[in-house]
Amino acid sequence: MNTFGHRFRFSTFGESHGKALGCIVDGVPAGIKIDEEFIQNEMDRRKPGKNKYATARKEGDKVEILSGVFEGITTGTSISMVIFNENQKSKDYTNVKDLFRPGHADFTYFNKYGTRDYRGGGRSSARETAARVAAGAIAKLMLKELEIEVQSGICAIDGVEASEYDFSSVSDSEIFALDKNVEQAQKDAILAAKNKHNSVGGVALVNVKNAPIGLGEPLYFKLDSQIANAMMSINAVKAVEIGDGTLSSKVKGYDNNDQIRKDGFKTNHSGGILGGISNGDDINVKVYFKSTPSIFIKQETVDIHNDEVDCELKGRHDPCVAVRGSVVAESMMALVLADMALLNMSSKIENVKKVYSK
Ligand code: FMN
Repeated sequence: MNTFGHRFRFSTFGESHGKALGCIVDGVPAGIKIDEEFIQNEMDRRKPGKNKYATARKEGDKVEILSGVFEGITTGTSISMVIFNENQKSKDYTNVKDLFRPGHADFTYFNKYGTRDYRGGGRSSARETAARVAAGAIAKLMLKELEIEVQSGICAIDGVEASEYDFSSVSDSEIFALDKNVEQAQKDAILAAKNKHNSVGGVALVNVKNAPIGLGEPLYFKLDSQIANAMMSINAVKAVEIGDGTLSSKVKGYDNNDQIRKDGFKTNHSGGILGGISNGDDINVKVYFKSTPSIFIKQETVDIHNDEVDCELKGRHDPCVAVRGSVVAESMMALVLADMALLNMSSKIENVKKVYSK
């Protein structure tokens, strides 16, 4: 299934080594100004090949808008966007054609579908996330109209944790670090693993400012459930924490509750969500990425005949997928919020009357 969202929804298509990737975003209200430079800038934040902390695969990731926008304004029709692949090296994958790379989706795709595009993982490759960032940029342009801001950064790499979260320093950092004090140690951890032909994992923090009260549709489309769904759909994500997350299970109720005053909540352990509905406070979500599965150390695996073989990989890979993954997580958050903002409009009859009253 390749579609996400309810009222503001998008579908993606394309494979790592196919001709192109893209998305169709549906349910976007008419009248939103489409800033193409902003969309491209979002793509550039995620794109590979920028520095030694990312894969060397060089993609321009230029987005072409094919429909849904007229004279720079959304028309209310489906917006389709395409990104052509430019820098595939499919030969790097010939030696893994018939075997299952550990940590990858090869084993499960082959057993489920009976066939797979082995070139760079095909559809299971995170190359697809370029299309999500394009869709997410449209969502962000809608959220901008509502003055809702989504941002992200890296809070931990290989267990080296940030103690300060400074979103203003993220754009200057090659690894989108939130804490300048630990940035060098985080970079060193990535390069140390890379030099040993290994990889590291990391954690991204996604923060939402100025979210209105009321986003989220209990019971089964609770805001936290939608966010978890969105984040867990990103490649290599193994855990999602809303607010204090797992810590909430370790502290007493008094310390976990956010007490309320006239001017708002005194603390924000809940991550801005109560009962599956945004409470007007910042929404904070931590997204945990595993270590990149493609490593250049000999590993044990089986081939498609279930014969035991050695696996030796070639190709270009991110030594820490959390870094570029943080931009994808930010995009998925924007897509969830745009969807929930549109759904929330019909929560009260007063709202419906505002549209239909004569
Ligand atoms: N995995 C790799 O082996 N090499 C990569 O270069 C790579 N780049 C990624 C870039 C991003 C932005 C993200 C989010 C993930 C990347 N991954 C990479 C992770 C794999 O796509 C993913 O681990 C694999 O498809 C198996 O899926 P799973 O980890 O969700 O089970």
